[in-house]
Amino acid sequence: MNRREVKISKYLSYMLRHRPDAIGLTLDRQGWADLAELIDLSNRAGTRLTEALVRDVVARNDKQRFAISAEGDKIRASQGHSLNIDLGLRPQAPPPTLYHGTPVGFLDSIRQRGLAPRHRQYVHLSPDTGTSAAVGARRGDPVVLPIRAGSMAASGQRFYLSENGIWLTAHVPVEFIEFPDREC
Ligand code: HQG
Repeated sequence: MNRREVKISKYLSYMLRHRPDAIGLTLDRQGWADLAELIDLSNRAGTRLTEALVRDVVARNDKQRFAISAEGDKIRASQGHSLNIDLGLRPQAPPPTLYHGTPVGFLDSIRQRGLAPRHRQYVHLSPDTGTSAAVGARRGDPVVLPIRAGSMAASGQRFYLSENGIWLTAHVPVEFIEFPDREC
């Protein structure tokens, strides 16, 4: 993605995950927005969008953050919502280990409370350490925590796989997190 596309991707994430009301947009229960309406309301609010530009950002997005409906007239974010929407995902068996990247500074709190979704609907877990390290590095020195997802699922906790390959779960209890030995 070039600079302009990154900017639009961030804008779309904000509108489709968190604050559609900021431009008077409404999402349906599954998080879909009408594409033409999103473009119209954005232009009225001062963010210049065209359908071609939005489709380009969806197609070229580094994390495939957005999906266009089968009919081609709607758009939604594939994960990351703070809004209470139903992505319609079925619970799935996760791989034995998943990873969560976080800044070192959050470790003490996570050791006490486990991983909480904070302002999002779900805790986000990645299938690989590289992605998690990048996520953790957004806010400081990152640490990657391996999560015993297989054991968690066996104990009855549900996992969902987003359309763009991120694993989602409601909460990760402390006993399923592999913490580094020494305090880092
Ligand atoms: C931390 C990006 C203290 C948690 C990524 C994280 C991801 C705790 C922060 C997606 C805690 C929440 C989500 C506890 C959790 N005490 N801190 N008990 N439990 N935390 O942004 O996972 O590029 O809501 O470790 O790729 O960082 O935007 O979640 O650091 O998939 O598409 O609280 O955002 O995707 O931060 O990132 P976030 P996240 P995009």
